[in-house]
Amino acid sequence: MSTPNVPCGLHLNSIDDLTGYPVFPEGTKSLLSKFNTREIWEKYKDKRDAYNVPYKLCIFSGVKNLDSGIGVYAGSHDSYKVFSDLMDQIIAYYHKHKPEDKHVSDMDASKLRCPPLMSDEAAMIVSTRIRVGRNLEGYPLAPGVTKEQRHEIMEKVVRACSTFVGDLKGTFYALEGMDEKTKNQLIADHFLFKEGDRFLEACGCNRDWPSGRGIFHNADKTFLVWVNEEDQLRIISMQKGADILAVFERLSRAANHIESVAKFSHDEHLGYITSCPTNLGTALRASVHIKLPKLAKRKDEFQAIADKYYVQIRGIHGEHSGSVGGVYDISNKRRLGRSEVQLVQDMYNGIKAMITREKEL
Ligand code: ADP
Ligand code: DAR
Repeated sequence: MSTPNVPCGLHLNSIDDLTGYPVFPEGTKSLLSKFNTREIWEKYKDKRDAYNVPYKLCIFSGVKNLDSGIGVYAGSHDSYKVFSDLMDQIIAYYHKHKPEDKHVSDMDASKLRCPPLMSDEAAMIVSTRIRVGRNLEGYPLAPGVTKEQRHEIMEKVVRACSTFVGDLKGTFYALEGMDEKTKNQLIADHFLFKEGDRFLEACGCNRDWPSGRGIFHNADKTFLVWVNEEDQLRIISMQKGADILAVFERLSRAANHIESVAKFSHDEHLGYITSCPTNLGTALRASVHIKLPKLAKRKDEFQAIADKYYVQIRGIHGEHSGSVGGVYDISNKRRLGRSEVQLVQDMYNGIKAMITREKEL
């Protein structure tokens, strides 16, 4: 006997309120609303993954936040398998990656074809940042991890970071008990990540905040690792200016070092495993903050170049922010089905095309 309908929206407080099939208002755009059919709901509504994370928790962010793009966060690597009727459709639609497709990772910066920009072009780029998300094998993802597991993960990452040498050597700062001076300095450096947004809150990613969270950064403040934010590791290389190769080379060296001492959750179909399906594969976002005042005034043309080169236009203060002073965050759009090298190449090719057009204008 199928369950009754439950209207979705902010009035729902926990998965206990999901007593029936979630129905979305007309016009809802999330992939959850598109693919969570009544048949899939009936199949999974009382199911849990290998780490005991319920299907209802994996979909609750999109059930509560009607403006979600995806609306789903995996509770563990196993969620992608046991809830595959939903996950496979989201992954195929978003990444154009079919269940039989393979993912090949490649972090070899020497394969990047990015001749240095001319000085006038490089002057248009304020800063460059490349990040990857990674999660440790043998643990659930953010929606399912326990307070004790977060501390185990943090200890493993801190131990790995303590073995960095040369330009990667640095210091770890746990968020819990952080003194105001350190906190204000990290905020001033734009290093301190905040408690997760309402999308992450809804699927339990902010539980026990700030316990088990922390930030490592090197002495030059060009390399940092966020511990237990949306993913268990966000490995980030960034610096002022346009030296994309240097930023990628540092990231690759650091990620390879951490992986040599702490195994990452990975498989040959989905690549590196992440809590949000949009980051699967490489979980790499390579971005520049770049001044494009003339091109930005021609919105359709700006977007057309972005689409042609598979890059995304964002604001400069995070995922849902706007541009400030004609500076835009331009980054690779793809994550899965192409290697890390290929995606940094996407970003480089995209900004070269935008710079050329800006100079013509
Ligand atoms: P991500 O998922 O990559 O962390 P966000 O857009 O939320 O994406 O960015 C996180 C933070 O990193 C924001 O504070 C943003 O301003 C900063 N950031 C992103 N790209 C750059 C860049 N190229 N230069 C400087 N800061 C950046
Ligand atoms: N708000 C979620 C996240 C989409 C991608 N961004 C991430 N993972 N930070 C949504 O479904 O819209």
